[in-house]
Amino acid sequence: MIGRVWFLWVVVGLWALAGCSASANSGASASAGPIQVSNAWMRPAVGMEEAQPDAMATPVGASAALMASAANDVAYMTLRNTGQTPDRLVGARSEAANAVELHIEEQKGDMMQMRPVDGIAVPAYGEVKLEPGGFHLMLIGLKRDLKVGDKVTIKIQFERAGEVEIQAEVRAQ
Ligand SMILES: [Cu+2]
Repeated sequence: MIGRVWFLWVVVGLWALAGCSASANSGASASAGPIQVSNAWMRPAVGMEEAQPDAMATPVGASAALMASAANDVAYMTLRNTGQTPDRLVGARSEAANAVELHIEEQKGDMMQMRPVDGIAVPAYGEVKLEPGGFHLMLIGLKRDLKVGDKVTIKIQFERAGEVEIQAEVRAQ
């Protein structure tokens, strides 16, 4: 019995070690309980101090590209649920922005429009991709410039799994 417990701790220890080194290397994956977050990224953007005052008042419904140039930015990522119970992303916050909202981008006629949503469902044994043309995190009121290669810490809140801290990488695409 004691041997079995000892073995379990070694396995858990190795797993934790592997998890730590993996997240330290990539900076792009994190987990809480059955929820795994990977491939978190954003586009470069200009912070509040350099943004035009009138551009900062850009209403919801503007294009993602315009929003990104107006002291706001958009974050994308993949949410995976390895558990048997559905979960929901219900909120987010970041040291880099005054507020973070959950948004969806939708085609309305020949225009792309975005609007806030209450939550983003992550099905049991499933995944949901936050990607251009769909769900995203909207970082509103950037506190600093975001340049290619920067890492932005975002804390995202799940209904069941709780909070996951992720590092979104600023990419040129
Ligand atoms: Cu948005």
